[in-house]
This record gives sequence, C-alpha cells and structure tokens, in this order.
Amino acid sequence: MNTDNNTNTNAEYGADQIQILEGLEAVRKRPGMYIGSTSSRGLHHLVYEIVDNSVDEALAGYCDTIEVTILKDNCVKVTDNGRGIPVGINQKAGLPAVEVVFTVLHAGGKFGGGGYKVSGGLHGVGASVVNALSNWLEVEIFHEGKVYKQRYERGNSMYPLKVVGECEEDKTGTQVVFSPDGSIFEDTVFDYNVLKQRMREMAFLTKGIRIRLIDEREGLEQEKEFYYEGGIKEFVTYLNKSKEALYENVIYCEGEKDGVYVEVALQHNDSYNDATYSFVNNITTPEGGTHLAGFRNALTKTFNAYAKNNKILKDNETALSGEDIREGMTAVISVKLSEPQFEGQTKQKLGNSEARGAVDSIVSEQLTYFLEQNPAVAKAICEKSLLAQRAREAARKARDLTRRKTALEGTSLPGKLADCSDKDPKNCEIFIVEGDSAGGSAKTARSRATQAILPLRGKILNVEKARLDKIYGNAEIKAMITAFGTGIHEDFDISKLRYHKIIIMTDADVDGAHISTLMLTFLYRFMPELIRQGYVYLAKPPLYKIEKNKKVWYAYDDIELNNILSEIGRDGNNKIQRYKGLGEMDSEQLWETTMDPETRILERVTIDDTSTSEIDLTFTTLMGDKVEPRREFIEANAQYVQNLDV
Ligand code: TTJ
Repeated sequence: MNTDNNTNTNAEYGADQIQILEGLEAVRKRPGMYIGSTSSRGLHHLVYEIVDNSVDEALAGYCDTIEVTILKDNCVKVTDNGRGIPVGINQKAGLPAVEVVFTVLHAGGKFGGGGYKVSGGLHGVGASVVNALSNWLEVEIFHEGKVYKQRYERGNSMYPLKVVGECEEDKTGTQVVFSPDGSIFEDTVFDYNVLKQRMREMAFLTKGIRIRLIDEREGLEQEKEFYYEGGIKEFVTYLNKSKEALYENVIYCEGEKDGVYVEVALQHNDSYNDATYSFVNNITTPEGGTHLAGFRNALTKTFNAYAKNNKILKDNETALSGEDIREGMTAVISVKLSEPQFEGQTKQKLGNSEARGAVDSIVSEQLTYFLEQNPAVAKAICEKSLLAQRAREAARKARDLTRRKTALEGTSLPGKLADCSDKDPKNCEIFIVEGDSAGGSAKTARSRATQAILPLRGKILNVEKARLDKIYGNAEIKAMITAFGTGIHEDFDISKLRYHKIIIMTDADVDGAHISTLMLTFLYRFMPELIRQGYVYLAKPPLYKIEKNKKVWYAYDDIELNNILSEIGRDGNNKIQRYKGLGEMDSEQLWETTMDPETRILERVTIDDTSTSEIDLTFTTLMGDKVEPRREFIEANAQYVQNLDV
C-alpha cells in the first residue's frame, strides 16, 4: 500500500492509488515481461526507456538537448530541455499527469500527441516500469518559473506533486533521477560504453539532437557529446570510415507517405559486404521486415531501369540481382510510424504493410532522380554490380562443382585434418591451429577420441577484402568448411555440425591475435550461427612458465605471474620462461596448459546483439585497408575485439 503521508481528502484519490499500485506490483513480480530480462541488458534498458521520452519530445520539435549522467551509487540522471511533463490534473485519473506517467502502467505516450512516439517498440513500456523497478525515483519539472517535484519509492509516490523552488521564467524541461532496485537486477553497475553506443545511435537516428553522456563516478570520470546535423547520412559515413568509399557523397532520401516518415542513406565502398541496418522508431530491426523489403525492391528496380536505359546492361543480358547491387553497400533505413506492428519469433521484424509501399515509392522516386543528376556515381555503382554479378556466377559454378564432386565421391575430409574417432558431435572438439609445427605438437598431444586438429598454414584469407569466388577457392577456408560439415550460405545446416566446440588456438602474441581475428571474421560473416549458438571458443595458452626446485607453474597473464612469484618467493632459484608461441611448448606442455579439458582455459566467443552495426564496424575497422582508423581503434580498445565479449 501507499505509505505516503498525504492528507488528500479526495476519496477517489485513494481508490485510484490502490489500482495503480496493483499495476506496478505486477511489474516487480515479473520484470522480465516488461524489460526483457533482469540482466545487465535489462538494467541499461531502464535508461533507454527514460531517454526515449525525451527523444519523443525532440521529434515533436520541442527539445534539442538531452543529458544522461551516471551518478555515484549507480544512479542515473536524465535531463532534457523540452516542454516538461504536464503538471496539470489529468481528468480521468484525477492526478497530475506526471504522476500518471510514473505510476500507471502503459501511460506513456497518452499525453501531448503530434510527432511520432518512439515508445511501442520491442519493449517501449515507459516510465512507470522504470519507476516500479527502482529503489527510488525523483522527477523534477521546470515550468513557468517553478520547479515541481515528486519522489517515488519502488513505484509508490512519497508525497503529492509539489513546488520545491523557482527557476527562470523561460526555462522548461524534465529531470529524472533513479536508482535501480538491486533486489531485482542481477547487477546494478552501469557500463559507460554500453550507454555510449546506444546514445550515439540515438543521436544518428534523430538529426540535430544533442545528447551528452557523462560519467561522474569516482575514477571513471568521462563524458562525450553526440550531435549529428546530417543524422543517418553521418551514420553511413561513420560506418564507412575504415573503408574506401566508391563515391564521395552519401545518397540520401527522405519523405513521408501514408503516415510513414522515411529516411534512407547509402554509400558503396570497396568491400563486398552488404551492411544494411534498419530501424523503426529508433529501434533496430535485425530481422528487417516491410520497410527493408520496400527498400530492396526500390533499389533493384531503380538500378536495373537505369542500367537498361543507359545501355550499361544490354537487352539480352541478365538483370542485376539485388545482391549484386548491394555488394559493398552500407545503408541505413529509418522509418517512423505511430503504430508499428512487430512480427516474427523475436518481435524484431516490422509487419506494417504501408511501410513497404512508403519506402519503395520514396526511394524509387528520389533515387531515380539522383542517378539522373549524378551519372558518374550511377555508372560506378552499376559497374561494381556487374563485377559482382560475374563473381557470383563464378562462385556458383565453383560451388556446384564441389557439390557434384561430393555427391560422386562422398564427403572427403581435408587431408590435413587429424579427425577424432568419436562421431557424436556433442563430445567432439576441433582445434584450428596456427602453423604446421604447432599443429604437429597438437596432434601428438591430443586426446584422439574427442579432439580433432586442423592446422592452417600462415594467415588465413581476409574475407573482408575478398570476393566470393576467391573465398570459395581458398584452400584453408575450404578445409574448415568441409571439416565443420555444416556447409555454407544457402547450404548451411547447423544440425550437420561435426564438433560442438570449435577452438581457435593461436600464439599469445600480436600475430596470433590477428589470426584469431581473421578466423572470427570468417566465422562471423559466413557462419554467424556457430558463434550465436556458442560453439566457438578461443584457447588460452599460457604466457609464462615458472620453474623452481623442479616444480612448475604456468601463468596466463602478468597478474597471475606476479601472484605466483609472491607465493613462491622472488629469488634466484626461479626460472621464468616467456612463451612466444605455441611452438615453444612440447606436446606434453601443450596438452597440460591449453588442451586438457580438466586444466585448460577456454573463452567462449559471444555476440553482444545490442548493436550489430558496432560489431560490423569492429570487424571492418580491424580488417579493412585504412591504417589510421585501425590504429586509432586498437589504441582505443585494449582488447582486440570490442563487443566480442570473450
Ligand atoms: C507532452 O505534451 C505536452 C507537453 O509535454 C510533453 C511531454 O511530456 N514532454 C516531455 C516528457 N519531455 N520530456 C519528457 C520526459 C523526460 C524524461 C527525462 C522522462 C520522462 C518520463 C518524460
């Protein structure tokens, strides 16, 4: 029950309160239903829920600055300079509108009107849910020279909305501070970098908005401001920063049709990937949907029409496929509509049919015009697509050939593979080992029943920089594909996977890290399901061997080395060897330190799916041509793969 000491004589007020409290109790009972999970992800979701309200106000045209501050004790403050949540009495509830916003489930978006509500996405559950899941929450509203305030604890108001001070007559805005409930969340520590990524994305998706992120925690002090005048146009530039653009300017289309506001930005680069990211009301739609379908249709149709009309494609030649046109294209599609319908297993796929037509017609019309006005750009894209078409044809022939061969000869495993004898994938592991010599030690060391070894010669092909035909022709890649057994692309079938652990084993040095990254890039681009389902691991060889009085210790990093040395005493009897590579260990040592399931350390590779664009960027930055962004990136990220939270 409400514990507040208010002396409100309105009987209805109390009655309303009871109903309201029941509503928020439900949120505390089943938090996962409202915010997806109570993990770190759910915790950060609280911030997004609050910020979404300010972004709505910005989209309505009344707010241009949002500030998000991580305070000490893991509280978060969100401030905007919008009109302020209304403080007047809401007739239906008999309460100030602001109190309804924070204490009634699904009240978000009922007030105001105009503009597009961001809420209504995957979760989009609103401020009351954040309130329900907080130890306490305080809201302050700046309106007509007054500062209004209300405090809640676990969703209950502590006193009726009151005026606590004065402000400049023309200052308006809302400030919310909340403290997530530690009895609900597994962990209440906010991660600056996680918030940073989402705030950057928000700023890209809402052109002209200024979002400041500030960390005030002791020892962690830092801040960053995001402001993109060009919105998603700058998003595409950002995503392409480590690649060579095929032409200078990002192509941009914008318009509104049937209640759907559409923005599309695209630019081709020298890579071979299609990097298209779609959003609905600022929420990512990893499974695409009608907006993406409309975009693809418009793109294919418009380029084929242009190529035909301008004799780049003769009448008797095969039309360009969508895939050909999208090769090496980075694109962002952002639509905003008032009642998005989400479909699919994870509710991450847009279903509204009007979005298909709106995107299709806006892109077709504006892209056609753009191509007429920019013939050099049009020609460059068409020619790149024609090359893609030829490469795809060559790759298909190569694949058909291997398919026919395997049909005739059965699946022959690669010669270099030392397979295990157990045939149950659940028990089996495959070590992908750098270099033939380490491969030799590993073959001797392994447990033959369950451990297979596939040595790779030197650096594997960088799939970020090669066309499909070359990738399929590469011996190391072919060996991996056949060893895994899953096939690839349209043939990919995870149920055929021959090993439930794919373990990348490389030297613990810079070259080894590079080879691991090349491997992960290949897996991420061609068999992402293997990573998603948790089958991919990194082996962790030791960095040091310490010997003293015939006893041996291994240290996997410098901290561990120090710990061991403190324990055994730092004296002249210590013999410390720093391993430069797997090759320096004999097979027994390799087994003991890196391969023995009883004693080894394995790191599982996972994909943090909050921001696919950032993961793609990580790989292209690491693997791309440009030296400068790669150096900056590596310097900025102590770990060599950001987002691959290994
Ligand atoms: C709605 O229409 C009438 C004028 O005020 C509009 C409004 O509510 N604007 C608004 C809400 N701006 N900012 C918010 C908001 C900000 C935070 C930080 C948290 C919440 C729940 C709302």
